[in-house]
Amino acid sequence: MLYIKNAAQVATISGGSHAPKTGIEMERLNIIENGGVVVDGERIVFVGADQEAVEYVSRHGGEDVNVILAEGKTVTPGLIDPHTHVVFAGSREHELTLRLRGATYMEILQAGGGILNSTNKTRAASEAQLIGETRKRLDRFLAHGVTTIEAKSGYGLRLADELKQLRAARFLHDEHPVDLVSTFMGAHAVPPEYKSDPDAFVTILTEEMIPAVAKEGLAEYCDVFCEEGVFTPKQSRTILEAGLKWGLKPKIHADEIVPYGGAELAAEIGAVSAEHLLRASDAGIRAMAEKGVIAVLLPGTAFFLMTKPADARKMIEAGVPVALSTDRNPGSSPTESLLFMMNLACLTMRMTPAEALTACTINAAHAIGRADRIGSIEAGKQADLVIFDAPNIEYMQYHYAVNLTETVIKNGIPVIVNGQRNYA
Ligand code: IZC
Ligand code: ZN
Repeated sequence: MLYIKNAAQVATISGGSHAPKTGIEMERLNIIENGGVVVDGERIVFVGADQEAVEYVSRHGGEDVNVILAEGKTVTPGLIDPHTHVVFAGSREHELTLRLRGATYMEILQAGGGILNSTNKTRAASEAQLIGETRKRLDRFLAHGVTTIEAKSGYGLRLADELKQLRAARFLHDEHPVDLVSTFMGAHAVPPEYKSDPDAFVTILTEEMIPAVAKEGLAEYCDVFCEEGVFTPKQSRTILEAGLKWGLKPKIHADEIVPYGGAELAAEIGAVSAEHLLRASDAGIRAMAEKGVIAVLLPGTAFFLMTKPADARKMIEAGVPVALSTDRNPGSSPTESLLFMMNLACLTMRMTPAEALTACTINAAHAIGRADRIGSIEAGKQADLVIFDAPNIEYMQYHYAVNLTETVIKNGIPVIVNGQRNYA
């Protein structure tokens, strides 16, 4: 038995397992002051006032109780990142310099760099090499309190290399404490060999790649980069509908760079989530609210691309459930700090600290179909927990851009202890 004793705050984020939190509900964290959390095996068995936790432990605990003192600290659910491109080879730091000199993200892609640069490196890498590079990124996620992430393919852009990425993700899900939920995103860019006939590539995606990925059970979701100069809304719909036919639930990279009808398309086809949404239209936002499409916002990407972030306030006020993510990728967001994304959500999008935490826990869990198991601290849920060196949840956003993660419990096991790695 493991007992987290007398935390200044336990932010349970309870009450949202059935549906993502919207509007004012995103502010309701159901915080317990002077709280205790008790874990038995892989599950949370008690959460409440510390005085009651003491009694629970004395009645059920027996001899073998690992007590972790949390006085003056804040306990949250393990953080969840619902949008990453974490499996890739190499890095693209030279693009930062190009962009600082005035090149845009899209110009770099159109000149054969960007996603295509990472595609060349990922195609050239072995599965073992990909696993090795990605493992280091997962270590960093965990050190920042992130216990589950979504992981997209999309740097293979041909069957064998897309499968290689997805198999690497599956291997790491089994091996590493961080859990990975896979998304097939072969529609991340049009590869050079189909530059003159993008529709032929769409056919390869729908008739060859999606069936192969589904048959091997390598992904739960299908995603498309629906953007001017990448995939049109019509092509995106074709790809996502093919995914649906094969049991892959739709997600969509929508309206990141120009308004392009991505939010509207997400609502029309019943996507689980639409991501980015920097330039989403008012009609698109309304349609998402009506259909309950989750907005996955990526304030680190706007920050790193030096552009205006999504209008989170408008979305929350319209009733769209909002989640947050790092977008971890080698081009537009090379960071594993979901905590810093929360800082940016507050400081650049005016989300409140409570909304930001909801967005990285229960709403993020809904965006990857795991809200029945993770995303809140409630008896019966998986024991994924973080102790932050912060006296309350507001302090987590105020003492910004540093890693306040102190202890991380994954599946009931302390994997980061006092900021130090505690796993093989
Ligand atoms: O590698 O640039 N936006 N996809 C869509 C990305 C960014 C990842 C990349
Ligand atoms: Zn992305």
